[in-house]
Amino acid sequence: MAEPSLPNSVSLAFVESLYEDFLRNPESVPQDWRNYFQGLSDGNGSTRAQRLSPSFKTWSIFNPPAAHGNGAVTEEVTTALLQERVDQLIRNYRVRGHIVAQIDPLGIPRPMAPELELGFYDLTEADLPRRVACESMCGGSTMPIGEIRERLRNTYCRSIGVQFMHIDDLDVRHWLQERMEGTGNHLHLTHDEQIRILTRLTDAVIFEEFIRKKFIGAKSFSLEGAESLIPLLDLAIERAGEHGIDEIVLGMAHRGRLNVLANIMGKSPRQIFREFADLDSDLYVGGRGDVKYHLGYSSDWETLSGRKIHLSLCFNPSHLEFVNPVALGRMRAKQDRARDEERKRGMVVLIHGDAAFAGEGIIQETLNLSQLAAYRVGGTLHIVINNQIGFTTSPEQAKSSVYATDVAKMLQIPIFHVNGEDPEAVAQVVRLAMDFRREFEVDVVIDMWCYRRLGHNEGDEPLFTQPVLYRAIKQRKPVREGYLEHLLKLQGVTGDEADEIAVSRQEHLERELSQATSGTYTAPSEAPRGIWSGYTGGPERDVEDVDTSVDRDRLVELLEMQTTLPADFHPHSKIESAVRLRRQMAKGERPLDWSAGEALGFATVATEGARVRLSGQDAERGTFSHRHAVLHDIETGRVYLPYQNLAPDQSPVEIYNSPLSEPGVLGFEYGYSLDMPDGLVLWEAQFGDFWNVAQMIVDQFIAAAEEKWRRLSGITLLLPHGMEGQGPEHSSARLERFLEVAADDNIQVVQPTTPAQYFHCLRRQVLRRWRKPLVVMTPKSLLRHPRVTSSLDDFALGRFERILADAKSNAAEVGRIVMCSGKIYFDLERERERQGRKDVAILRLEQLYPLSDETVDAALRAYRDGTPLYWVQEEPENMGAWRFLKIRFGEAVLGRLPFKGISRPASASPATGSHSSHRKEQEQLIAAAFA
Ligand SMILES: Cc1ncc(C[n+]2csc(CCOP(=O)(O)OP(=O)(O)O)c2C)c(N)n1
Ligand SMILES: [Mg+2]
Repeated sequence: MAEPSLPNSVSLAFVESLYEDFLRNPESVPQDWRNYFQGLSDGNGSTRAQRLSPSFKTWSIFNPPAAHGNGAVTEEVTTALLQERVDQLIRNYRVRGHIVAQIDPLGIPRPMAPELELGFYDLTEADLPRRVACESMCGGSTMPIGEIRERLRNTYCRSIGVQFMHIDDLDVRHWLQERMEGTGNHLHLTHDEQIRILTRLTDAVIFEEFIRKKFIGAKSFSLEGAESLIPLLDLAIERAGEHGIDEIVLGMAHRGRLNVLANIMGKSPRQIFREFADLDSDLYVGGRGDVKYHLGYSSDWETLSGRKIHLSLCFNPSHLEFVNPVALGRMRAKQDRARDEERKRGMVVLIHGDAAFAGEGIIQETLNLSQLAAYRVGGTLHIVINNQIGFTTSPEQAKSSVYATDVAKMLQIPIFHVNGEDPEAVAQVVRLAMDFRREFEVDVVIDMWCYRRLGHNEGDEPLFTQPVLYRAIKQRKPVREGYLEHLLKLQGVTGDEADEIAVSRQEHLERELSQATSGTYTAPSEAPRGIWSGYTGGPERDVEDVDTSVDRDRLVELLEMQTTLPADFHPHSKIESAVRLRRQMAKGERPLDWSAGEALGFATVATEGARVRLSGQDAERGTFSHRHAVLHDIETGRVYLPYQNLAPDQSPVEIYNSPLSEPGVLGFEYGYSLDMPDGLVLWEAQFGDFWNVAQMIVDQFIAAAEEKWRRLSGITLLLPHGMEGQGPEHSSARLERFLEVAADDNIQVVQPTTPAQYFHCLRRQVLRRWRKPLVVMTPKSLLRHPRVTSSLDDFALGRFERILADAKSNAAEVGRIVMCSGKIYFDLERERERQGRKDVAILRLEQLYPLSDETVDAALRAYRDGTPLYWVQEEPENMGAWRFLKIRFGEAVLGRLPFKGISRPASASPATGSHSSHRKEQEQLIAAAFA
């Protein structure tokens, strides 16, 4: 086919317009173009590139019509065309190079990428000497195509595969291109650096071998096959030091954890061996303590340049990946303590398994937190120990994505896949990832491909399920051996030097082992240290109650301050009326409502020096529109934060809308509480029952951390609770589930029914030196209930009462005691008034746990023996507090008041979906209480 000439590649627009003309009227374009376009439309004459490419633009570039008119294709034209094709080739190496990169030490065949072959662009080997330009590889000059291709192969297809072309920002992509293509993605290491890598690999290998030999059959979740993790972390921490980082929080699962504890965290092998020997069982009777590969540790690392970096490895439960938001929260709190608002001084390192990274939803939730102002920590380094297996499950059963890390592409960050058997490539990737993180203050992912030499744990037989794979793995020489051979070849190290490193490590471990089992071993102290000194856990009876009252004038002042908006601020009219009501409360003209109680709780602790941080879904306004912690000017949209304008020297009150996530956000706030013992750290559920999405954070961290890990937390959960006819899912905060995990005074569960009770409870949480998670069942309809009010005196003179006595009945006349908790109290009280009953006392159990006999006795002492005590609850019989209390008190409370329960019948679902049946049920319930 005669082909018309294409003046140069820039004239694509010209060709396109010609093609449009052709489509409209074929006669309107010159004959040769007409032939060419016809060829395209009937599929004739197209090259492989044309067939594969859907775009007309690409066709015209790859197979342009040739000479037209004078028939000569100028030199300039061919150069431009060549450049276009090579540009496409370069681009495709950047986009697709990772597909063929040699990142898998097991060499399992990877897909082909036709776009990386010369023929795809109608280029041949003969074109390789021709020179073209490439900005990132040769600046303003040119290079032979062959050299460019070689550089691209080295950069993108050797031991490193990079996914970064999903990043939209051109500057970010250029930064990466320059850093990678400029060096062929290769780091030139000095002799000392090579020796250090070899030494760290030796540390890793010797430790695993030692454990395996000395503690035969014990579970250690060996790192073998992935030993490069140790030099990787070593290099990352050193680089962090160069970046001015002085705190690192690490989170990781079981795999290689003991190795990391010994070789990175600096935990003495002696202590680890002692735990293996299990000689201190007396410390752990009664379900206390945890297995050794879940324990946390902290220490100081000294970098080569003499800088100190504090490392904290978070304790974590077996539940994979849930430690991630906890680690982020810890770092955020550390940064806040250090007033590091730029979030530059700390870094989080999260180490993941490949199956867990692909499978656990908490990964996505944690990544989603990374760029949010309320949760940012300046970028996390994610390291995936990609051993290409999860227990006995192969990758093709474990993920629908190509890579285990694909979920991370939701962020505008690079993902570096690297062959863990090439320690120098690992070193290059670490440097690049760390520098990228620092430059752009975002997360970055290193996916280190390796294998698992043994079974899932040491007692496990991998040949049952992966016989072929494990035969292949058996043939692999250990990574240290491979690297040593490489260095020997380079004459960077001698065999004797390498042996010396190994022998000295071995001897060190032998000495540690004999110390571990000797009679002189002393266990390290577990007493709270650093910012935690002076705080206690343990039983509530061991701590004094504190005075939580606040001087009345001060309360008035704080209420007024919150109602003073800037002169040029235009609030919504309803906000204006709320502000007016607040002013009346301040003047003592009306009692305080729930919202004012909370406001005073936050304001008083913040002005006394404690930081307040609350996050949750729509927490700024409050789901039920009661909080209004962030006011929006209705004309300009500008925001005003009343809580941040209380006093120049106040502590911050940060109230944030969270993303729509429960485990991620609760995990984060829990982590924050671990490093902010002196603050009031709260998480609010939109409706109380949504915490069940985050149940794992409650069960494995909040409820059990003190017993498992001796770690305290004052995290406070605000959970709207109460049966109001809103259906099965907006009624119950599943009180029963908290009471089920309540033991050894591990948590506090309260349901305050007055604003002042809530106020005192919040203050008590900060003012006591006793740090315990606090679960508050909070109101919904009661937020505006006319009886749910407190006077200023209740705030100024009162304190939190665990049981609210009945001031309206006379004990001598009482023949029936009704005890309840929460909202039902107001229904019961109204009914008692309606019936004019003087023989019924109604007591409110405001603190359901811990609940001491002394507290109960003090509340019930006045009543005659034998007076029946009815527990009345809105919840079905199998929910709420009934079964917990039934077991607690048995047939008779304190052995003298016969004990019975009144509730809705047992039910699988917490509440009915019909508002009118809710009302009927409620009426029956209340009637039964007075029967
Ligand atoms: C939430 C959760 N589900 C299941 C398990 C059980 N489990 C422990 S390790 C493991 C496999 C993990 O595979 P991977 O993430 O690839 O880590 P690897 O052991 O291969 O290093 C499983 C299923 C768990 N610990 N936590
Ligand atoms: Mg795995």
